[in-house]
Parts: sequence; structure tokens; C-alpha cells
Amino acid sequence: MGFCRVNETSLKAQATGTPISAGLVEQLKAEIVRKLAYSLGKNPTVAQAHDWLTAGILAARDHMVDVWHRTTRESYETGRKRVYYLSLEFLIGRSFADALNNLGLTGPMAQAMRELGVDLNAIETLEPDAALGNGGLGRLAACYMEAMASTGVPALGYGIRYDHGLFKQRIDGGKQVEVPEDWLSFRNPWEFERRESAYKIGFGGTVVSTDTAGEVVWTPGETVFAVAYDTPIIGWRGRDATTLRLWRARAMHPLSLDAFNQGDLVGAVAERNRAEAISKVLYPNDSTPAGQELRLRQEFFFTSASLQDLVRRHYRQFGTLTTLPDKVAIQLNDTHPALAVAELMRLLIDQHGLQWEEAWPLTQAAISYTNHTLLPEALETWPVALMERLLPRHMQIIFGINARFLDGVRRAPGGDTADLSKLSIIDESHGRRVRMAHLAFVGSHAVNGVSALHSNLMQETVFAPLNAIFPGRITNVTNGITPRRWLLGANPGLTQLVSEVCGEDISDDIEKIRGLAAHAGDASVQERAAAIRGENKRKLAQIIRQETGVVVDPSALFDVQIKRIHEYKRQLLNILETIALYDAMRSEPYRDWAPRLKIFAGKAASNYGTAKSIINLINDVAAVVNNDITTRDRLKVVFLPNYNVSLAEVIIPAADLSEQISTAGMEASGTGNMKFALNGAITIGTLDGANIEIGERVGEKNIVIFGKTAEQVEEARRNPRPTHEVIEATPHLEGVLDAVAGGSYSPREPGRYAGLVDGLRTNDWFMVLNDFESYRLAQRRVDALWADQSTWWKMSLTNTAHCGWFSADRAIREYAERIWHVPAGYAAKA
Ligand code: B1H
Repeated sequence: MGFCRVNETSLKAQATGTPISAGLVEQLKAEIVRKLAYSLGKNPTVAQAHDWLTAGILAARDHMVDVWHRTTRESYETGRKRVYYLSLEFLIGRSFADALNNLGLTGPMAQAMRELGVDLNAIETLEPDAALGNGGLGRLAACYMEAMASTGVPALGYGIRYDHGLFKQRIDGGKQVEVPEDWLSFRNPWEFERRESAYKIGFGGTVVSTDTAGEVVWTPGETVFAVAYDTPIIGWRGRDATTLRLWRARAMHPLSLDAFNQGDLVGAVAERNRAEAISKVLYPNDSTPAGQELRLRQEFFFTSASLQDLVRRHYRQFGTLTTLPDKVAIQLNDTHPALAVAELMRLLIDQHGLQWEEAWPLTQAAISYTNHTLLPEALETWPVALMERLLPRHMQIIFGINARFLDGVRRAPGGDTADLSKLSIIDESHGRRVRMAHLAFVGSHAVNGVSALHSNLMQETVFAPLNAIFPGRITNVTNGITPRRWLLGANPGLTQLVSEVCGEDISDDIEKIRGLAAHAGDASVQERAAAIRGENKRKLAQIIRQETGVVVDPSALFDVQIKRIHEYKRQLLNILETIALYDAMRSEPYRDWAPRLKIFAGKAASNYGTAKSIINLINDVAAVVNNDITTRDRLKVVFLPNYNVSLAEVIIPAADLSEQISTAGMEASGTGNMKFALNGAITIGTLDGANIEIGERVGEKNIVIFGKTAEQVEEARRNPRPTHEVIEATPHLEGVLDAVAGGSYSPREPGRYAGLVDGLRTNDWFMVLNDFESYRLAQRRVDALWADQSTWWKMSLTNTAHCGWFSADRAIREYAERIWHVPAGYAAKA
């Protein structure tokens, strides 16, 4: 049976609300029933909801395959340069609704399913949320894959096909409990296994120089296979598709018959277990590296497989590697794939016989590196001894790169006075360690930060010495988010309103949403925006009730902080201020308090005790506040368990207030902040990361800024004010801290938070105490704004109008022009 590819007419029909083509619906029905029968072996009468989902996904996938093949064939035939995005994380979430939306099949699929007796919305929620990432860094990679498909940038994403993604979070007695995630348990209908695309990945062993010509032979002591699994990512209007290629580790010898025959069952599968451990599970750290040997094995495993793959592809097509950087742009998503620098050198020199001097400029021209954090504890370093044992040839190459680099510095003007220890790829200060950021920096032609502030701080702080040697190498590309998922998909109500006001083509060029600004003061537009938000809030209220049992008032101000739990993100500041507000409401019960709902969600790394304690405190405060009759109608606190992409898609369109309150200078960019602002939430935030750029675009009257600036934070750390003085000078703070430390919120274990509060009293590194009063006053400004609803909605609409710039399409175009030097195929924006 032939299937139809979506055409412009069916897209238009959907966008303008004209009737859906009956022919297309009939065709989809036939395709779904066929998948059910011939791929799943079920007939419609016995099919379970999950079978319908799989059949629907398989049918939708067929609609992507032709486009996908065409995109790949075109980029091959035209010899266009392609982007290879290397990332240890892709935080994809669900794919079905997104794919249908981009294919223009949402309406037809819903109707086809309806006519088959199935509710599309209901089965969509059965799709597992692919959580192959921790937070912002992984979600950024997912947004960029979709944006490259939407802007016509030929691209392949490389990563690991983890058996288990980020753990699931349960809240048990107020505490986080981690449960293994199992997204593959119903198989993954999106992927194609490529048994034929398997590469050998070596570890350990010996390195020998064989002859006087300097030929080097590395004989690994251990070898595993990397097997490719490909998933097409369809772009907007189904015009183009990119490929996500994830590697799975397999043993060369899955079973030792010798051991088995001797009755050693464990020994018989030992090699298999050791090999497969590499792609078994995602490390659950956000912003801090794990530093274990298995993690280094993961990093090398996927980097080597990806580079072998792209080098082979290039060599096959062009017969030479000297043109590699003309055809290949390799983007390193943080330092996790930084071994690419050494691995590419190894492939060029050891496998293809190039001289070092030829290989090095090719490597630098092909590779670029994105830095996502400056937290000192987050910068990856690996012990030289571990590298020598696990990757002896790579360690040699890294020493070679470092020696030539430092030599060059020494010889350049002023080189005699340069502090080489600060530049070196090897840190000699506490045992010898390889600084992965220096390796990535030296091996790249461009290094970018992810917001204007972050890129400036890169130049001034951590990378200042390298920046002085390579001026101009550091550049900024402020992060972006895909408007398809985060506005069109997550908030159809607001999308409809904005399309009516600004025109249908906001879906092709989201920056046209700025046309909304001129109508931000219109009462009719405000009323509709408020009604849409109200509807989104009612949906969220239902989920809150299901998940936590707490009944909330949808007309309350929904005040939301959702992100990984981390001291620098300061959920603690938020909950302490919530306690102050609770106290104030109780001491003045007759004041006209605006009802507020405080919503928290986020996971803590399993080994991060303080973060777990903060989750516990939020839940303990919630238990007290939600059961207090005096504040019953005014204040509620909820902690939604198992924060993930799908939950974010429901929470963000329902948020009135977006909490972006990191200690200034510590959040590299943030991307949640952009999603909230685009959906019309007002930001309460510090001058940190991309908050600054949001403020510049929406205007200072339309954002609530508080707290110390990055510079003031630095000064306060250099010259700390005794914390007892800060506390004394801050109204309400002592009472709040005493209550928490004394067990008012944990009566059955009064000492539960003594350590947490003691930590604050000892050293206010994250400025929780220092910024408390400024934050509290900012919250009262929010109360005043909320009291004037027409001002509030004008602010909200103005935020939406000015946040189109935070589109991932804009970010991808910047990468394409300034870093990758590839043309974007679809220049939606003139
Ligand atoms: C970000 C990370 C990160 N920065 C190490 N760094 C990891 C570091 O498993 N690890 O070892 C995992 C993740 N993630 C985030 O990147 C920043 O904190 C955000 O501010 C930023 O928006 C995001 C995307 O650029």
C-alpha cells in the first residue's frame, strides 16, 4: 500500500481549521490497522491501548521515512557540509505528539483514531518519556536536533542508547526515593537497529612504536562493539529530518562456552556484562561530573564510535581526509565528548597515515566546543594514571598536543612570562589530571558560552589565560528552545490566540510573535489570554490532585520553580520565603492576601545530600501549610514528583510566575526561563544567565529582578559579612531559620534540618541569607502587580511578544553561520 506524504494543503487545512481531508483520514486508518496486524500481530478487537499507540507511532514513522531518506540522500549528493552533534545526553521526552505536529498530522491522526474507537490524547500519555539526559544540557540537545531539522541544517546527533534513562522519582514520607527508569520495556518503535553499523572500541592494552618512521601501533587489551540505533527527527512541516544515532555496547564474545562447560555460569557471561555495562545507565548528575571509570568508558565509547563513523563516511565519499573540515562540523556538547580531539588525531595519524602537522589543523577546523558551566567542581578532569591505563594511545596524543601547544606559547612574544601551569592541559596541582575543558578548547576553532553573561565570565575567569592566548576563540550563542514543542505543542490555546493576532505564519517564523506587543493592552486580548491560562491551570490542578492529593484553587497565583534541585538554584531561598509569607499571613489573618500556590518539582542527584534535604523540607513545609485552616484559602505548597519533560509541558503553560532565582553568576543560561516567558509567565529572577537577556527584550518593567549581581556576589564572597549580622539586619529571617532548625516543620524528628540551617549560618556561599530581603520585597511587588490584573496581563502578553528571539531556530542559525559555516536550508527569517 502506498502512503501519502504530508503536503502543504493538508498542513494549511489543519492550521486554518478547515476540514481535514477525508482521504487522508481513511489512509491513516488503513495504515494503523495494517501496523496492528502485521507488525504487532493483533487485530483491532483485542488490541490494548498500548498496541494502538505503537501502531500509531509506526504509521507516523512511515510518513517520516521518505523525507528522512531524501534529506540524507540530498546532503550526500550535494556533498553539503553536515553537523555532527556529540552529546552524552538527549532529553527527548515523548515524541508522538511532536512528530504529528511537525508532519501536520495531528488533526487527521486524532480523527483516524477516533473513527477506530481510540482517544488519541489518552494513548499519547502512554508513551514513555525518553529521559536520556539530566536537565538543561540534555534538553538543549533535543531542541537543537529538532531545530536543525526545521531550519534545514543537515545534522546527525550522536549519543548513547542507555537501557535506563534518568531515574524515576517517588516521594515517600516527604523524601525522594529513586526508582530505575525502564523506557525500553515495551521496545522503542521509533528506532531502527543498524547491526551493520558496528564499530570496535578498544580499551587498555599496549602501545608500541614499530619503526623509525614513527609508526605507532595500539593493541587494546579489551574490545567492545558499538552498535548503531537510528531515530529520525522530523522538522517543521515535515520538510526535512535529522538523524539521532545512539550507540549500544555489545560484547565481542557474549558467551564463553569454555567457562560454561566448566560450570562457571557467571564467568561465562562476564565479558558480556562488562561490555554492556557501558550503555546500561545514564549518570544522574547535573552540573557535577561523576568521575568514575565507567563514566570515562562511556565518554570514550560513544566518542570513538561517532568519530569512526563520520571519518569512514567522509573517506568513502571523498577518498581523502584532507577535506574533512569542509564537509564536517563536530560540535562537542560540553567536555563529555572532549576525547574527540585525541581520537580524531589518532584516526588521522594511526589509521590514515597523516602527519601530525597535517592532522592538527584539520582537527581544529572540524571541532568546536560548547561550555555549559563554570562551577569549578563541574569542570571535568581525569587522573593521568587512569587515562594511561584505559586509553594509553590517547594519553600519548594528549601529551603531544600539550607539548606543542605550550612550546608555541613559550616561543611567542611575551611567552617567557606566561604562566604555563594555568594554560596546560595537564593540571599538576593535585596529582596529575587531564583538564578536559583545556583539551576541548585547544582542539577547537570556536568555543562558545550559552548566554551573554556566561560567555563574558568565561573570558574573564576560568578561561582568561586561554582567552589571552587565543583571543576571539570564545564566542557567545545564547541558548534557544524549540517553539514547536514549547508553544505550539504545549499551549494550543495561546498559539491560537497569537495566530489570530499576529498571523498564521508565526509557526514558520516565531519572531513574528512580536506583533502581539501592540495588542498587549487590549482588554479583549487580555481576557482571552486569561481564559486560556485559566483552562491550563485547571488541567494542572487536576494533576496536582491526582499526584499529591492536594486540592488547589485554579484562580490562585501559580508560582512555579521546576528544575534540578541544586543549592545554586536556590529552592531553599524560595521555601524559606514561603515560610516567611506563611508567618505573615498567620499574624495578619484579616489582610487581603492574594491566594498563592507554590509549585515545586525537580530531582536531586542520588548522592547530593543537601539537595535531598531541601526536597524533604519543601514537603514538610507543604504538609504543615496545606493543613492549616487559617491560611487554607490563601497559601498552598505542592511538590510534584518525578519532574520530566512531559510534566514540564503541562506545568509551564499554567504558570503565572516563573522562579529563576539562581545565585548570580552561577546559572550559565537556563532554558526553562525562556519557555515560561514565551508562554506568558512573569519572571521573578536574578541578573543571571539568560534572565538578563529576557529582561533586555521584554523591558525592565515587565520582569521582576532582585538580588545581588554577579559582581556583587563575587565581592561578597571575597569580603564576607558575618552571617549573624546579615540575619540580624534582615526582618523575619531569624524567626524562619529558628523554626526550621528547631523542628517546627519536622516535629517527629526535630533535628532534621539542624544541619541544613547550620550550613547557612556558617557560610552563605549561595547568598540565600544575603538575598533574602531583596527576594521577599520582590515577591511583595509581585503581589501588587497581581492585584492589578490588567497590568499583569499586559506584562504577560508583552513577555510572549518579545521572547520569539529565544527560539532554537535563531540559536541554530547563529551556530550555522558563525561556528559551523554551513548554510541553513530554510531561511524562515529574512
Ligand atoms: C548545564 C551541565 C552538566 N551545565 C555535567 N552543565 C553533567 C554538567 O553529568 N554531568 O557530568 C551534566 C550536566 N548542565 C546546564 O546547561 C546549565 O546549568 C544551564 O544553565 C544551561 O541552560 C544548560 C544548557 O546550556
